Amino acid sequence: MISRIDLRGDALPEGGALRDLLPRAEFDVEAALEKVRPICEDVRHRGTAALIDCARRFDGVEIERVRVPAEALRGALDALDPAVRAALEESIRRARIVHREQRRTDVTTKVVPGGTVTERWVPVERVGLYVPGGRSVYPSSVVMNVVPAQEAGVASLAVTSPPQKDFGGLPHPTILATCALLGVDEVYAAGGAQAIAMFAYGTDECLPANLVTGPGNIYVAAAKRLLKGRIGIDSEAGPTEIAILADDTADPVHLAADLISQAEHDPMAAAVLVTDSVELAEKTEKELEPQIAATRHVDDRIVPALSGRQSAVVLVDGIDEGLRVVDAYGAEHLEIQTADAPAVAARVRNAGAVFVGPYAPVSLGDYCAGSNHVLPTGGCACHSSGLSVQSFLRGIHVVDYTRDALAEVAHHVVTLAEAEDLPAHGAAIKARFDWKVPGSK
Ligand code: HSO
Ligand code: ZN
Repeated sequence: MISRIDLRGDALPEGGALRDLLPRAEFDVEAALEKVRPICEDVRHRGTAALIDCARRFDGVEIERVRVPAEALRGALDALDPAVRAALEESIRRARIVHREQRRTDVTTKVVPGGTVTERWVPVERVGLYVPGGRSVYPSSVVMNVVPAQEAGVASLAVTSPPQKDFGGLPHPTILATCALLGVDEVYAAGGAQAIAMFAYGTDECLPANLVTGPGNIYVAAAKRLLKGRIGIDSEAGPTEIAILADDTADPVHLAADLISQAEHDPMAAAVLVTDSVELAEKTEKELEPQIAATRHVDDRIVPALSGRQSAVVLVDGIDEGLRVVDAYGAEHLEIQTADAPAVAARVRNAGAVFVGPYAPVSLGDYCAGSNHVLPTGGCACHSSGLSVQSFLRGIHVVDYTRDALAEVAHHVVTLAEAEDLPAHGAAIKARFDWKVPGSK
């Protein structure tokens, strides 16, 4: 079912060439841009009326307003299964303790006597959080978006999720209940590209946001790309990925379970096992079948995900080579299932999140580790991070110099300004001292 790539024997190629040997799903956001452009323009010009039309067209449901009434949020929380509520509360508690510690303190650097630069961290004023509602409904993603925003001190926070036919045009009740649990009272029933446009342009019901975060399908990613600049975005999340670096000390039952766990998300999800043990590879491959037979979402997601060209078992000569492979791949989630896993994990350079040893499966991180599950996909882990408090803050440099401190460096500024043929820059310095400013009286 899962293909094999054998990289043993010859020396591994460098960088990009190594990446080209590894499997990866196609996620062609560019192709979706032309589809979402008219939708975004429509929302820009017609606001709520356009969103109502989109609900009819894309979600197959008639709605009269997009804003979810407060009673619906309260009602959903009252009706929430107590076991699910307890699990969500624990997930929120753990996420809060981790994200609270991520808050940065302002740093003031004394450059010279009388000259300081302070980096002041200021939360983004208004944030729109997108929660998908198509194939699967993930209240855990509400937690992972809302908690860091709240811990960053974001003052105005709105959530949007697609209207559901089965729930009278409201977002899924578990999503609403989770919003209520987190104290979010501004929720909208809008999905897809139109929801991103709602946050970018604003409507009569919804004020525009400065930043939009949260995973979504390819149309959501395309709308984020289109509207980036007008709004800030976190990342264009693609299909989920798990890579596992394992040696012969790993348990194939765990490995198969973990590969299947992320394949369960999407037919395009990627599951990659990198190992130096042919025996472990064989045992894991054998273990997949009975485990798949015992679960759900088999034909529509798990089998296409594992047998797709984005998934593979990659054989390498040793753990050093394995590390090079997983670094070149830059997985959203990377498990290290080797002897001395902490030491191996410490050498990883590119991954959205690293899960160390046999008792830190990705599922733990998806829900209750305290870490965030909104992570870079598609190899973006080599330049980007997952969602954190930092995603919702901006660092502002505050420059404070006295007359003496400016005088000390004035001649350098004037020299650089002249070297760049920008004499007015120099004049702004000269004007503050007994220094002839060209043209002044
Ligand atoms: N593994 C997904 C997140 C998720 N898992 C939500 C379960 N629910 C992407 O990191
Ligand atoms: Zn997951």
